[in-house]
Parts: sequence; structure tokens; C-alpha cells
Amino acid sequence: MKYELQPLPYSYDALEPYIDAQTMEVHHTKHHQNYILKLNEALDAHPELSEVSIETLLKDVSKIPQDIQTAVINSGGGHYNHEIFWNSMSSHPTVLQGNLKDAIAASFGDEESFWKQFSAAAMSQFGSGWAWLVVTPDRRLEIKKTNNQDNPVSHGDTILLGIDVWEHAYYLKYQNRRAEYISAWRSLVNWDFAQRVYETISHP
Ligand code: MN3
Repeated sequence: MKYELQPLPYSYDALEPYIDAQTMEVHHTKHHQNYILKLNEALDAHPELSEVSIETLLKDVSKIPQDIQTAVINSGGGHYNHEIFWNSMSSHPTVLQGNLKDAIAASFGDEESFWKQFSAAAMSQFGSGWAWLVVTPDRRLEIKKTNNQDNPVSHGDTILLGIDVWEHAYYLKYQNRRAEYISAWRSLVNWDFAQRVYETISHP
């Protein structure tokens, strides 16, 4: 089974003015596509893994054959992270509500305090990487950040939201102004997606 680039759940210009169409198209058709090509290349050497999902591979990287371990972490992580990233954004406004809203209030204070902490994590990620809202194995909500294409699922967490803070995610429009990109991203966040994942954790 070869991985293939899936269409985005919205058009390239659907996130304007917060993220421009050119950034979205290059990010999807060049960056994400390239992770998939390199992941397929790595897996070519191990046909026995062809039916194992990328999530399963990333959940226990010690089981990945040594000769492709780094390639799967980098390129497989890149593929998996971008799928989450596209779904973490919505072309129409969504609202934090229900049991996730309560859980966020209990963990971070109110929604405003959550955004302060989430933005600070995304801002302070040094160099290329990600900031995440995750549920830990003991079911606590936490904000985390990872380098490059490292992924919280490799550390036992379940991802509710992820923001890409590699420069390619924002440089065309925002240049070095990462803070403006993070602030704009708040208008795009897909709470419906986070809620759907959270339901699977709350009611396994
Ligand atoms: Mn990216």
C-alpha cells in the first residue's frame, strides 16, 4: 500500500485572509507531498510493513526496522503531522463547547488562558517544529511542542490540535512574524475536530 496525498477538506483559498492560498498550495502539494514520497521510498525496503498504519508505526518507533527508522520518523511523521494540521483548521468558525470546554477550563483556566499558553508554546518552539494540544495516557489535557516532525503519538499522547510552526507554514505572508501567524491561526482552529477526537478518548 502506497501512501497518497489526499485532497484538503477545503480549497486552497478557503483560509484567507489568515493563511494565503499560495502558502496552502505549496505547503500541501510540495511539502506534504514530499514527505509522502520519502515515506513510500523508505517503506519500499520493507514490504512486511505495507499494511501497518503510519500511526501504529509512530506509536512505537523502537519497532521500526533500524535502517528506515529515521526516515519513518521524519517523513512518516511529516505525513501524519500534516494530516492533523489540515484537520486542525476549518474554513468556517467553530466553537469550543461541551465537555472539551469544561476540560480546557479545568486544565488551563478559561479559553483565553488556554490560547495564551498555547501561543506561548508555539512561539517558543526554537526552530522548526510544532505545538500541540494533547490528551496524555492518564487522560490529562496538556500543551506540548516537538522538534522537526517528532510527534506526540510517539510519546503516548493523543493529539487534539496541532499547529505547524515551520517557517514554510507562514513565511510567504508573515515572513519572520510568527506571532502574527499564531494569532491569525486562532481564527481557523477547528474545535469540532478536537471535540470528535476527544469523544473517542472520553468514551473509548
Ligand atoms: Mn509543514
